[in-house]
Order: sequence, then structure tokens, then C-alpha cells
Amino acid sequence: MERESGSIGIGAMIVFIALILVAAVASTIIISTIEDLQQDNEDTSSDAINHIANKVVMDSAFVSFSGSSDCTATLYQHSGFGGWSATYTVGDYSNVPNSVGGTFLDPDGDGNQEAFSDDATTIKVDDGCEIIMYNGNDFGSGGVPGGQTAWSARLGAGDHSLDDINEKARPQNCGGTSCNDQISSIKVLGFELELIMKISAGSDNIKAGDISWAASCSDGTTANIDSENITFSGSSFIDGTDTLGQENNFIWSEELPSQSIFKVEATLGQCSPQIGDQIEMYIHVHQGASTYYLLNIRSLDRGNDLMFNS
Ligand SMILES: [Ca+2]
Ligand SMILES: [Ca+2]
Ligand SMILES: [Ca+2]
Repeated sequence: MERESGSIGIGAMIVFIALILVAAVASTIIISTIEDLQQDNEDTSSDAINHIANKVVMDSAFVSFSGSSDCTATLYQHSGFGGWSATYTVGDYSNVPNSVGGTFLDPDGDGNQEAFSDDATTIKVDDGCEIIMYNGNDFGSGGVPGGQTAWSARLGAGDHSLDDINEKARPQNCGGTSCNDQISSIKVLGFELELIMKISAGSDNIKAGDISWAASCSDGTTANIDSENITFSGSSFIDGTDTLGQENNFIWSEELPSQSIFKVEATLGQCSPQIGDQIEMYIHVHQGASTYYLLNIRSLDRGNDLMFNS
């Protein structure tokens, strides 16, 4: 009997030791897993900090144009308003197939082409209306041949000759001798905001092509969203220059230094705000932070700061 109970004691001890070994192995695995998780966590949070540091804030937002929703402009092939003509209603017309806002070549969308890229010479703009024309296919620098400049020209009401376009283009004479036969995209303005933005302190240099805005406005039943990269809508330092000091808009690859202040033309094709409406505005930095603003439309007069809330 005593021997038997002794052997049971040894068996129990073997099981006990085995349990301790298992527990030791298990705790080693658990501890190393926890350490791995902690490391992952630290990596993730430092990544997040790197990205979130890249932020653009909005200092002010001005109504820069509020026109009639039935504005039109007609583009012509030749000087003296001859040759082919194409009429554009309020909206953005790019020469990029399937892009939002219709196409430059077929503005009425009936499948027949009225306009040709790199061929127009003159334009007529309705009373009370404004347009911006561009060399680029996409309002920015896309599709601009080597040797040409990604110019834009903003024109008010009237019949504009080539001389007139040359004079009002940024840069003047479209960076060469003439703007003739270069127009490839156009916007007929309905409602436009000028947004004053700043690269926030603590950010790295941010590429202009990494910054975009989105505006959401609601009439109570449906929400419409306009969204664009700042190099498409037109952006520059406050004095109208780019990072090379030239009178021109930023292009995609230009790097804006930390704390620099710049202006962005935000043309709203989908939104036609009325007094009392609100516009939700988001500014997003690719792989960086987003910021959000609520703009109260208290007045449609030009130069009204919508972020001044008292
Ligand atoms: Ca057509
Ligand atoms: Ca022409
Ligand atoms: Ca062109």
C-alpha cells in the first residue's frame, strides 16, 4: 500500500513538472507575442504621426464669383468669330474622356463634336458671366506639349479677340508669343469661391498635386458634391505667382513649403448656393490629414469672408 501511494506521488509530480514546463513555454510565447504587438503598435502610431503632420488649413473663404445659372460662352475657331463654334453652359469642360463635367469637344453631349482642341482663337461671353480657358486638357498642366506653358485666361462678359486673350492670360501671351490654337479646356463659372489656405506648421513640404478640396452643399433633399485637385481648379501664392516666382498657377509637382499661404479657385459646378445655405468644405492632403469647415453663405457679394462668423 505504501509503495503504491509512493508511485502515485511520483506520477503526480511528473504531471506537475510537465504542467510547469507547458506554462513556461506558453508564457514565453505570450510575452513575445505581446512584445510583437507593442512594436507593431509603435510602428503604426509613428506612421500615423508622420502622415497627420502633413496638413493644410483654411484661413478664409471668399465669394469670388456668383453668376447666373444660365450663363453661356461661345468659342470660335478663327479671329473675327468665324469657323466652327461651340457653346458652353455653366460647368467644367475638360478634354479628358469621361471626366466629370462633360467634354470640351461635345459640350451639348449629343455625340456630335462642335469644338476642336488646340484650334480655337476667339470667344464671346454673356453679360454677367465669366469663363476661364486653359491650355491643358484637364484645366491643369495635363496634355500640354513640351515648349508650351500651362496657361489660363479668365475673361468676363464681352467679345474677346485674340489680342484680348493674349493680354489677360496668365502668364501674358501664354508664356510665348500668342495663345492662338492652344485652348483645350474651359469653365463657365456659376459660383466660385476663393479659398485662402496655409500649409500648417509642422508639415513637411507638400506637393501641390497632393492637395484637394471637396465641397458638399445640400438643398435639404439632395446633396451635391464638387471636388477637385487644387492644380486643376487654379492655385497660386497670394500675389499670383508660382514657386518659380512666375505669374502662373501651381502645377502638380510643385512643392509648397511649410507655413506658406496660397489661394485656390474653387469653382462649384454642382452647387448653386443661396443666402442662408451652408457648404461643407473638406481639404485633404494625400496620405496626410483632412480638415473640415462649415461655410455659412450670409451674402453672395464678392469679397465676403464666409469664415468670419460673428
Ligand atoms: Ca455636340
Ligand atoms: Ca484658330
Ligand atoms: Ca492645348
